[in-house]
Amino acid sequence: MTNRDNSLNQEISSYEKEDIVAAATNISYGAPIAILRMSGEGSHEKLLKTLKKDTKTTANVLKRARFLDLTTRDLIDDAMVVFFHAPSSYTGEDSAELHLHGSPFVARKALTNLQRAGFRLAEPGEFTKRAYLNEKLDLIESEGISNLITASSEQEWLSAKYLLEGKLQGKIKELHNNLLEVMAFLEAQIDFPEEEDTIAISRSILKEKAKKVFETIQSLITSYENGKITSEGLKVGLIGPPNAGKSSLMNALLEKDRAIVTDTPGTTRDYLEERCLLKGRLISLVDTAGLRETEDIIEKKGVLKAKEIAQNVDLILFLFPLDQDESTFKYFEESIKELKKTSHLTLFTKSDLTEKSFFQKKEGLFISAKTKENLDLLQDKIIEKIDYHTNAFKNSVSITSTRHLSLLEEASNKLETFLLHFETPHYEEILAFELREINDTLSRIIGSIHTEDLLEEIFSRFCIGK
Ligand SMILES: Nc1nc2c(ncn2[C@@H]2O[C@H](COP(=O)(O)OP(=O)(O)OP(=O)(O)O)[C@@H](O)[C@H]2O)c(=O)[nH]1
Ligand SMILES: [Mg+2]
Repeated sequence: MTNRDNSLNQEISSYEKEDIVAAATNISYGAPIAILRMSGEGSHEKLLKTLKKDTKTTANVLKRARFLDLTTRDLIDDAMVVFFHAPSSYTGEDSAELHLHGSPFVARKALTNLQRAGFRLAEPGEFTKRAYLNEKLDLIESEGISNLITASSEQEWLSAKYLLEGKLQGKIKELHNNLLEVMAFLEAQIDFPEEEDTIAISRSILKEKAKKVFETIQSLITSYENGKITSEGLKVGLIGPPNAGKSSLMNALLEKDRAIVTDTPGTTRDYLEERCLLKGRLISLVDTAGLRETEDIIEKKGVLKAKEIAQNVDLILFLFPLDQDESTFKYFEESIKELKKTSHLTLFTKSDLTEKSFFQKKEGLFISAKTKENLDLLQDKIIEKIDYHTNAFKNSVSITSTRHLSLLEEASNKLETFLLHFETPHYEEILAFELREINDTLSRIIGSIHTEDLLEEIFSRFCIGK
């Protein structure tokens, strides 16, 4: 829970207080039930107008309810209803759910009936936005819920759950409080200047405190790699000369013929990205155009793109085919020099062919997309890397989102300036001002300070009904 002050409540517009309704389940034929969700101060009263008199409104208990046409009082559905009372509800407002028999026709009819009773249709993410505005969730938890809804793999679920667990919020609040302490001291200095000696001692303690905060922010920033790999999967780039067997390897790992394979060098000209599960772990494979000097304009662009991709992946697989000679290998080695800074594995492909003797001395894994030799071992090596990042993610407080990353980078830059200014005498007011700015930046991560644009960006990613 955030410690947002009451001023936030005054920002809630009348539109944000209207009574809203939306389908909370996918309305389709074949779904046994359809759930409509309602929220708002007047939601109970409006819903009750559509139910047979004497329907019970006991909190949190699913009750049978005859759902009637508002004007004709004809039965629309023999439904179930549950009422939630503010503040003990998802949104923090009075809210309710209506469980109908699943036909899309009935659900649409019911929605129209509820609109006539005074509800308006909810916007995407509006229920969760209200939960945030009513301080039932902070922004990080809201983002966690958004990720949880779209999770399609163990890793995505893990990182969403992690945001909901609140470890990151706890860490940010701790940093925030440490800076508050430093700020309180500086402000006291401004108001009650004390003896020089005591000041000197306390100042060095305070500088240490601010430095620790800086270091923690740095470690959160570096944790982004673990967080990103855990939540989005490991991005693996296949790089090699033309005809190295990159597309063949891509297809073998995907277990389907996704990329075109031919014996003409320069077959793949654009890049091709595909997500898949490798022994249950999410990865994203990127096949690229073979690296070589070429006059062909399209291929040339492909080669440039390949190099650009190689700089943005988490792991590069360098592929070199055993049926080519030493000079081609040397040219290739030269062209990938820069790329070797990224984590990589060297693969000698087409191991089913007779190899040129000079390769025997080279380090790398010998594989064949044709006979599948060592493909299992290659998969294990990739998985080892994923698990390394996932374990690091699980074992320490990490970040997963670019929003959190850019705010932490902003805070870190400001804190660096603050630490530089720290020794300057009579600078207390500026220092206190700088600290306040840093704390505001940290608050924006949790959402204790927000802008409408930010909320719009976060909550519009949700589906309607959440
Ligand atoms: N013998 C053998 N041939 C292979 C193997 N892998 C690929 N090939 C052949 O090598 C040729 C090139 O394969 P591709 O997968 O298209 O190679 P690429 O690296 O994607 O080539 P470009 O897209 O042109 O850069 C094709 O004729 C494949 O059948 C292998 O493990 N063994
Ligand atoms: Mg190819």
